[in-house]
Order: sequence, then structure tokens, then C-alpha cells
Amino acid sequence: MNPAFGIQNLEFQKLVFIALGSNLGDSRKIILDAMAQLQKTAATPIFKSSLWQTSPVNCPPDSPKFLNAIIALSPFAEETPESLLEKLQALEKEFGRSAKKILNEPRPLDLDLIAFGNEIRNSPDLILPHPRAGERRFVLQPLNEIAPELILPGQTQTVAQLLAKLNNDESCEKVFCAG
Ligand code: PH2
Ligand code: MG
Ligand code: MG
Repeated sequence: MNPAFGIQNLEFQKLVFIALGSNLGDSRKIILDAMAQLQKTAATPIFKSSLWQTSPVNCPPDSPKFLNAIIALSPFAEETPESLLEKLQALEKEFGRSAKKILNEPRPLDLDLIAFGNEIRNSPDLILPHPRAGERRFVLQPLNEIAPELILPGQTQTVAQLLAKLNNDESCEKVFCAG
């Protein structure tokens, strides 16, 4: 399913994009279950990328590969970036995430808010849009499946253009279509 293809940028203003990552436990089940939970925090529509197996970036040596995906949803009218962030952090805990001891250590579930419409934030707890989203293949590749024409706030290029000019050797392989 590729329902967001061709959607105009104006409509993206209402959409929230969340990156899902897991490299500990049954990552495929965790990502799919988390996607199902995230649907409950949203009005429709929901757009889901495939699941991609990706090489760890800036992680401790011998870290397992990740499964990564992106979900786009239309938030409830009263939702704010801050209220949604709280829900994402609660969900990470529900899936067994504990307080971090080592930077980017393996985790069952990481939920990163990539964009919340055109909102901009620069607080210690939340930077919007996500500052490294435009550089990460594990974000751009799944995002490109559902929103190739999206221009993130502060960017001049679309997701498809950012992906095309990406110059790094991060591996990123589609492993499962979440439908
Ligand atoms: N997340 C990180 C650091 N490195 N590498 C991959 N492949 N996928 C991730 O989701 C990821 C990462 C910090 O959260
Ligand atoms: Mg992350
Ligand atoms: Mg995170």
C-alpha cells in the first residue's frame, strides 16, 4: 500500500511522522505491535512504510542490526507535539525500554517524532523537525515510501531528493511490507 504517494505538500501540514526502530528482542513483532498501538493515538489516515533492516549508525561495537519503519498519522485535534511525545515515551516503556546507560545501546523500541505538521521546536526535550532526519538512510528510505514529496520544515528539498543525494554506506534492505 502506498496511499500517500502524490499527496500535495499542503496536506502534509496536518500529518505527524514517527520513526520506529528496534534492535533488541523480536523486533518485527515489536514494530508491528507498536504500529497498531500508534493507530489508537490518531484520527485517520494512517500510512505505514515497510519494515527495513538497517546497519546500526553511531551505536556501540557489535550492536545488532535494526528494523526501522515510519508511520504517518493524522493527530487528534487537541494533540500537541509535547502531548504526543509523552505518549511515545510511555509506549517505549511499555515495550521494555529502560533508562539508557550507554549511548545508542540496543533497545526494544525507539519512537522518534520526525515531524508534527509544520511545527518547530527547539527545547531540550524536543527538537522539531528531527535534526538528523534528512541525513539518515534508515529514516529517509522508509519515509520515501509513504511521502516522497514531503518537504520537512526548514528543508528545501523533498524526501526523495534528500535520499537520492545521500552519500553514505549505511545498508538498508526492505524485509517486510506492513501493508
Ligand atoms: N537509532 C539511533 C542510532 N542509530 N541506527 C539505525 N540503523 N537505526 C536506528 O533507528 C538508529 C540507529 C538512535 O536512536
Ligand atoms: Mg532514535
Ligand atoms: Mg529516540
